[in-house]
Amino acid sequence: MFVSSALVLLVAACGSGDDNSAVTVAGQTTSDGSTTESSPTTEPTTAPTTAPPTAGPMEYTVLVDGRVDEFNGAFFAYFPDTITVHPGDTIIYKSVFSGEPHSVTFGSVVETAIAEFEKLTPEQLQSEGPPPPELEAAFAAIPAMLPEGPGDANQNSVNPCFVGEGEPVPTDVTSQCPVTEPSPFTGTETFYNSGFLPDGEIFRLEIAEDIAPGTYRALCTLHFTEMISEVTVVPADEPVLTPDEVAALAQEQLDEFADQMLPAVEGAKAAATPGNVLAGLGSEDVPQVLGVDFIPADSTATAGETVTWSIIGPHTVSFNPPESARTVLVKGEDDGYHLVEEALAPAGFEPPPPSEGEGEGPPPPVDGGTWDGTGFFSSGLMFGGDFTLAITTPGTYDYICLIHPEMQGTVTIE
Ligand SMILES: [Cu+2]
Repeated sequence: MFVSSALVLLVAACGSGDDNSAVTVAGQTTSDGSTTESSPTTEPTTAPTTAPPTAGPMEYTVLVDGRVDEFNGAFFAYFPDTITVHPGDTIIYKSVFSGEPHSVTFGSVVETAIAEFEKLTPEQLQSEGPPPPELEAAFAAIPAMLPEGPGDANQNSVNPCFVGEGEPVPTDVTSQCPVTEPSPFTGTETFYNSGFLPDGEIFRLEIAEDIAPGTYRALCTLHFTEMISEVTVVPADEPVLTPDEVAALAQEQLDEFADQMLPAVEGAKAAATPGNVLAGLGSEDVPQVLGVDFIPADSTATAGETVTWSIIGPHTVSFNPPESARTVLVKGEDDGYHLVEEALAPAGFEPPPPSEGEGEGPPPPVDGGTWDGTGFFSSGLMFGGDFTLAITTPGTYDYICLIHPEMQGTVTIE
């Protein structure tokens, strides 16, 4: 989720411990050992299911996040999550922007951190205590996309950054890396980072001809171990899936997440009451998905009556936002991405001062007070807790979440 890196690490540690659902591409078996159904393709069923070894360099597409018809969601995953390729192939990582910024980030610092994460015992994954120092140090070596507190996006992570073997990762968060254009991926780089990928943007991962066969992993520098892409490189004479088969597998994985999430969405809609709006939705069945709808989308209240939004995930409740506030990251004249403070800060009311012991326990409620329905009014970025507001003038008011552009609702004051 869209939270500070330390928090993401903890969320990830809680959420990923029982993830046995990964599908092994190469073996075509699921983690419980059963054989998967063959992926639907446009090929006749009698055709070989793998590309002939002589097919030459192939281009595959991996989706970064996803979109489904049934509900608005943010998917903290790459689709498919694993892919097997040959040296010389290209993987096109394509951003399907849900509002949650993502990157595709390989490199030895990433491999080290994931290896430390995998050493965690089930007890440590459940624990709410601080992570082991080795794990903390390993993740601290990966520049995070966003700062842990206030401030701009980290320029060495939110923008493309490529650091060769044996070279240190630049630690200056205020300037872009010296190398922002990639060379073919050899698997030996220290840091190989796409930077933030806005909607529709692609990141071309050209696999070098001389890469060593093996498995390479990328993560997102905002969501860390919540979001891992696994690329296995095999020698040119070994069979791999065709691009169509990879695309079918991606769709299958996305559909599976959607199916797992749908009961929670439908349950929330059935339980919805007009004065209590659910802003975002999670499901224990599928921690990789965050529902990004206001439920119910349309609320009614009388003038001066308090409406409550229960925030789940990183959201804002924002009325009449100026165009400039409708994005969280914007490209500056320096060609780097920068955080848009206007989208994240409360507007139209005096927010409560940070309470003592903040960060412990559930987030405190935020009361927006009363609003007469004119001008920009926003809760500011909230990660949980309730936001309350009483609108005093009759009318119908549109509002949105400035993090998730598809998340929209109305309040009608009678
Ligand atoms: Cu991400």
